[in-house]
Amino acid sequence: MGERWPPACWLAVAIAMVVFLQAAAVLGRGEESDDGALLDPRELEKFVDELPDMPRLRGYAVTDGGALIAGNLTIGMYDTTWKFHRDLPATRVFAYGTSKETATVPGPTIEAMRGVPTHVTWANHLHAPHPFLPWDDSLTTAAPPGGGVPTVVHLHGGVQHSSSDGHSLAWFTSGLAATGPLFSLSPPPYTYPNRQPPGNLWYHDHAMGLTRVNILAGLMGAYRVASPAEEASLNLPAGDALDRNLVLFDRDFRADGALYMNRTGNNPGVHPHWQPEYFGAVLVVNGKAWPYLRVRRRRYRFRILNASNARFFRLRLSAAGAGLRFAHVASDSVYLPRPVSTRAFLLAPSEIADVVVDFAETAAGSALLTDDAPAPYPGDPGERVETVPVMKFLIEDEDAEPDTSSVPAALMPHYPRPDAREAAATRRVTMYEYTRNGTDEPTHLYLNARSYMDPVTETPREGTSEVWDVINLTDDNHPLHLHLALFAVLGQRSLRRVDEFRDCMKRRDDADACGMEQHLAGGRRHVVPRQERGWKNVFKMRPSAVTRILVRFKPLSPDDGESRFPFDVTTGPGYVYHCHILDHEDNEMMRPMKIVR
Ligand SMILES: *[C@@H]1O[C@H](CO)[C@@H](O)[C@H](O)[C@H]1NC(C)=O
Ligand SMILES: *[C@@H]1O[C@H](CO)[C@@H](O)[C@H](O)[C@H]1NC(C)=O
Ligand SMILES: *[C@@H]1O[C@H](CO)[C@@H](O)[C@H](O)[C@H]1NC(C)=O
Ligand SMILES: *[C@@H]1O[C@H](CO)[C@@H](O)[C@H](O)[C@H]1NC(C)=O
Ligand SMILES: *[C@@H]1O[C@H](CO)[C@@H](O)[C@H](O)[C@H]1NC(C)=O
Ligand SMILES: [Cu+2]
Repeated sequence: MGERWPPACWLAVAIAMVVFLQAAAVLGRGEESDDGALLDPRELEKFVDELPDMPRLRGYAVTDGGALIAGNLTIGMYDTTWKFHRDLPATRVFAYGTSKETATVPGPTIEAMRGVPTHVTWANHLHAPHPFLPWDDSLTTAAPPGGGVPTVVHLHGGVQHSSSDGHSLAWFTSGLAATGPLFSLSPPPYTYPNRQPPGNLWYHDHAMGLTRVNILAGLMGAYRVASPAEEASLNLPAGDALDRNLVLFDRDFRADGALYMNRTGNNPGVHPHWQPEYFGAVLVVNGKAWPYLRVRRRRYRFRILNASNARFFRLRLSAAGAGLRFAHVASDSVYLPRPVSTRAFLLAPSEIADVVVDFAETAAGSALLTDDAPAPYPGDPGERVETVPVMKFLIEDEDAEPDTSSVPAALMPHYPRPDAREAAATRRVTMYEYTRNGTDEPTHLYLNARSYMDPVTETPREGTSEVWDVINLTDDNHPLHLHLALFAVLGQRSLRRVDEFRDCMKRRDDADACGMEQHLAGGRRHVVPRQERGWKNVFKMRPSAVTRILVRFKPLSPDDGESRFPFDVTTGPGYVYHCHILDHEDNEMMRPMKIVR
């Protein structure tokens, strides 16, 4: 495929849109009406549900001779119910699982092994005529001609061929009755080579215009890549009981337990249902509202994923008034060279913090994980932000078994460190927010002044690195995510006289002509937190600032010897980069990316 999609793709998109617009009028947009009382979250007693450990699925198999071979999983998407709290009626959800009875929110944790492929057949069993939460056909959106729930799975942080990457236009409905214009997998399964450093990934729905809705309905889960040869000597807390995933998100509920999403758009003249950011008042960890976990007075490892649509979390852990430390051992998808100790950290949507906590630091009987980030983030200057609980740890003493785990001074120094000198090109990505129709409410968000459906403009060469200057001209902190490529943050600096610069950019979309360097000169430099200085796949793009990142279009391997991916990266539907506030991603804050040779 060249730089443009073949005409057939565009035609398919156009036909699908037209058919969909007709279908939508008939189907309506979800079942619940806007009335129906909202649940007052204060009515839910906190810390009454135990934190679940999601089912774990092995992404590999072991032969009789002890060799590791490719694993073959079938994971379905089911229209089912889930209990979010002891006192809430069961809630209708879309959930991943190996059967309808065992499907969970979040879905099963997939445990893959470095270098051993995992094949997953993702089966859409969602027979509903349409998603049950409000969606908005005034956005560019997946559009099955006969109805159904379009889904496609993206393994976030995964290095895989683009036909297994979950391109937003590669969606499919139940029984493959309808497929998106870039659906190319025939037959399934998806293949994840796992030829990447050990680390923390997650899988989630990525259907065009529906990502925020499908994830809100429950379609997300954790995925780990392990590498025993590299990890065993670290001696971190290990094993199912001591090494836990915590998947955090926020939701609103109605009194009858139904998930609530406001179906009145902020700018309904343009988008009847789309709202720019979803925030819920109930904090949910591993599918339970404000759960508790019994722990022993020793070290634990928590891989904390922010799976909120738009909420940032600033997390602290306190016991008897004193803060416990987090020892960060990894970020999104790669171990850090050395651990970084913090007492609080900020987690943007889709960011992952991999931390070790030592409950022996306190003599107290419990510890509380809390969040005090404003929503939306960063909030107004001087805004008073409430500290809210996330979950509680009940620390027990009975077990006298000594803690032999540790947090070593060096973790994985054998992976190459970011080096800006290797960049072969510089690219600019500008984030714009537009308002229309005489209101101050946003109507759409563009990257580089282009819509998602405009022809691809980012065509990096395989085997190279590039510097990207990400210019944020909106009022929000947008977590940027690239598929396939890891990146490292080189620096972040505020723009001076940003209004003048923004006005010029909105007219010309040309950072040089608008004097970006002059606007940056003397601008405030922002310190990148130490635990975020390694390779990442999401980073927070500060408003009114330019964030410079080094993007790597080649695999990350210990000896840095590989410049080619273990598959043909130039074929298939291609990749995307986008804002990971799902409500923004669904409204054009996403662009295609084709890798060339
Ligand atoms: C999984 O599928 C692959 C490819 O079809 C095959 O080579 C492998 O043996 C299968 N693994 C198991 C455990 O059946
Ligand atoms: C839903 O959104 C509309 C438009 O922003 C707002 O006027 C209304 O108060 C919201 N409803 C609730 C229950 O928050
Ligand atoms: C502007 O908003 C009004 C009222 O909400 C609506 O009737 C009109 O169609 C909108 N115009 C455009 C161009 O969207
Ligand atoms: C989760 O991510 C969202 C979106 O980036 C962000 O607003 C929220 O603060 C994050 N929450 C945490 C706990 O980091
Ligand atoms: C983007 O810029 C706006 C102002 O132009 C700012 O308010 C917002 O916080 C920025 N977002 C990030 C992630 O820096
Ligand atoms: Cu993603």
